[in-house]
Amino acid sequence: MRTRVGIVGAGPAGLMLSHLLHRSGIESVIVEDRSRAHCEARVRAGLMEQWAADMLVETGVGDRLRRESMVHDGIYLAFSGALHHLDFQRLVGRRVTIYGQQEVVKDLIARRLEDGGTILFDVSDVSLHEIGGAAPRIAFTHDGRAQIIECDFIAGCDGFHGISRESLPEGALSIYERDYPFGWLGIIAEAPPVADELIYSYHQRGFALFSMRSPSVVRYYLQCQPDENADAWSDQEIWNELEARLDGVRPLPRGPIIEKGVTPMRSFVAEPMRHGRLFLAGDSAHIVPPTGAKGMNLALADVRVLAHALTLFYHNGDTSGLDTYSDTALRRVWKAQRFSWWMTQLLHLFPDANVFDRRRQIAELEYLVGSEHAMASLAENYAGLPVE
Ligand code: RFL
Ligand code: PHB
Repeated sequence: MRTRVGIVGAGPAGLMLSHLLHRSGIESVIVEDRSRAHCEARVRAGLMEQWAADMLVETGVGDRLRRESMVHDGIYLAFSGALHHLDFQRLVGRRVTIYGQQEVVKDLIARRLEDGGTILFDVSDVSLHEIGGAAPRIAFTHDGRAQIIECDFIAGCDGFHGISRESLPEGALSIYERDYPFGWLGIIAEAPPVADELIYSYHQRGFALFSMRSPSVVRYYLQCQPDENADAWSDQEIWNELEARLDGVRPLPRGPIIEKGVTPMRSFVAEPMRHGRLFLAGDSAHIVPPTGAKGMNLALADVRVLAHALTLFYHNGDTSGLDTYSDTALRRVWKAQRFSWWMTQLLHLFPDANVFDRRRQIAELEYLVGSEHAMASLAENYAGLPVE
């Protein structure tokens, strides 16, 4: 098989890249090691920066988003038993959109297939070859047969546990990382929302977050041990703990919990995001703790830059965008790393923290909700810094 851009991974990064390239008349093929049903059912992110939601609409994959998403003007911060509203619209003139990542994935898969694109699901044994040369290849097994895709470029969009990052030669990448001594226990439940917008709660029992997916489906998270066993928690224990930590809005409307799982928290950056003809994008190159809701947005920002660079190359023979891709993407990545780390350390209880640290956190929260400047700083980062 031959194509221009071989893409590994059908998550938000790989699918959006393939879609944007198609709109520029550039052919690509995606290989994905899971099934279509699995990709479409994977519950993850839920919050899109305004430019990201706009990009879906502007590139023709936003019809369902426009009908089904929920646009929020801001968020609530909860601490010391009270709720404080941060109005992003008023502070920085931007809003955020609630739309599940799996809905973005469904919309993009449907559109790629409608447009005649090729996505090979359920492949195995994916490996990358000759990434340093002019004719890189992706080898894999599909329907029991060994296959090769010959391409001009490879986009490694296969997430944190993919093979792309590991395909670079020893020593080519610098890794910057930090693990956090806690995780998030996340649930999806069929229950009415407890508030009209998200609530980030700082509490002496640990952080909690209220989010939503639709007017009748809610998403909550609880700070927990990094190796917490989600099945050890009964539904009632989860609701009780949420209610204790969201003490400014009790009682919480309860309902059946339809999904639960634990996510570890880490910050991770691999630099540079290019080696030869392999470009890394999204979680394959960087991970942020979910407190700032930045992961999917960063994945989409990376491929926006990459699609533009590839378009310049194919339309004008201009390699400047490809040459600056890594630096351009990393500028945004590091700002998102900084913000995600900051939100995380502000709102979570660290096991080694003492009473001084708690008082400092409360003081910072009080400063934040009392200062237009501090609220505007949070708002401009949360709602999304300008895209280059
Ligand atoms: P993905 O989504 O992991 O997609 C990678 C794809 O590659 C496939 N793959 C392979 N394919 C072929 N060969 C291989 N060897 C392969 N190995 C893997 C995988 O099956 C998969 O289909 O990466 P991508 O596209 O970079 O997208 C990144 C986002 O998924 C991620 O950053 C977000 O989900 C992070 N995140 C959030 N981001 C936000 O912007 N807003 C949020 O509100 C938000 N909340 C969250 C989150 C992530 C969470 N978890 C579970 C990690 C909340 C949670 C709980
Ligand atoms: C979500 O709705 O899943 C969500 C929202 C905000 C976050 C993280 C996750 O910061």
